[in-house]
Amino acid sequence: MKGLVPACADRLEAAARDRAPIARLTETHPDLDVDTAYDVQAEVARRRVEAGDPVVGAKLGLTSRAKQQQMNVAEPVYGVLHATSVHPAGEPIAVNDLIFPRVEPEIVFHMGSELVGPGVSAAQVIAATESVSCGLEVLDSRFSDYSFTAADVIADNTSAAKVIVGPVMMAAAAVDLALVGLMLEVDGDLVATSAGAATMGHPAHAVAIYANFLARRGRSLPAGSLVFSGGLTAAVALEAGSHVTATFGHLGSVTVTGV
Ligand code: OOG
Ligand code: MG
Repeated sequence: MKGLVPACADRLEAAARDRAPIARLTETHPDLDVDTAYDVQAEVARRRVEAGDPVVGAKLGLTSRAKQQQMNVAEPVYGVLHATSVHPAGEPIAVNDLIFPRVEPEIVFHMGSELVGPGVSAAQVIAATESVSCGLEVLDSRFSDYSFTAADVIADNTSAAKVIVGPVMMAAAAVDLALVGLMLEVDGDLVATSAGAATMGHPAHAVAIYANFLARRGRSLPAGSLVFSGGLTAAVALEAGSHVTATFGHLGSVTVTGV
């Protein structure tokens, strides 16, 4: 019989490939804890890298109260971004390529130098950042009804699917990221407002906590990484024919269109 980690990795890979949601892993494997879930995530990522899709960055999840309340999971979770996750701005997303596409606005860090924990501070994150921009994450869950525990969503690479990087790059120290406001609109209707402070008080603080988490797993955040620092509002469904736009103070705006 296969071990727990490869067996869970197989199920997640099949769900994404067939666009067919599966039951939560913790239903069949109640022994799947958060640590083992990160091993499942790493195994799926390892297979994807082996197939020619390198890791180019990371994503923080459930770093804001709006997201934690929406998903009913009260702890931050971390995933990886692959080269093919980065979707060209302006190109529509085919909703049928995904299971449950949802969109959320985020502040994005483009790392200039490596961050090595433990003990990384928000100020060190700012110093290691080449530039910041806005972005949209397009999530997709491989679990039925888009519902999961922390261990499930961690194993599922924190629902990662696509990311879109906004057009304006700024020096991280040139703007107070906690005070960067934003509006989220769907087809011109304002559906949510937020500010950078929604992610753990300051997006750089959230990234610092992530770097320190990596240190506990014996890893660092490499120079050149693209880091999505976490959804600042609840995510909204992406539907064919609709446009989701996030407009940020200082960081410009970014739109995704479903087809
Ligand atoms: C989990 C991933 C959450 C964020 O930015 O909070 C996330 C989910 O909502 O599916 O990416
Ligand atoms: Mg996100």
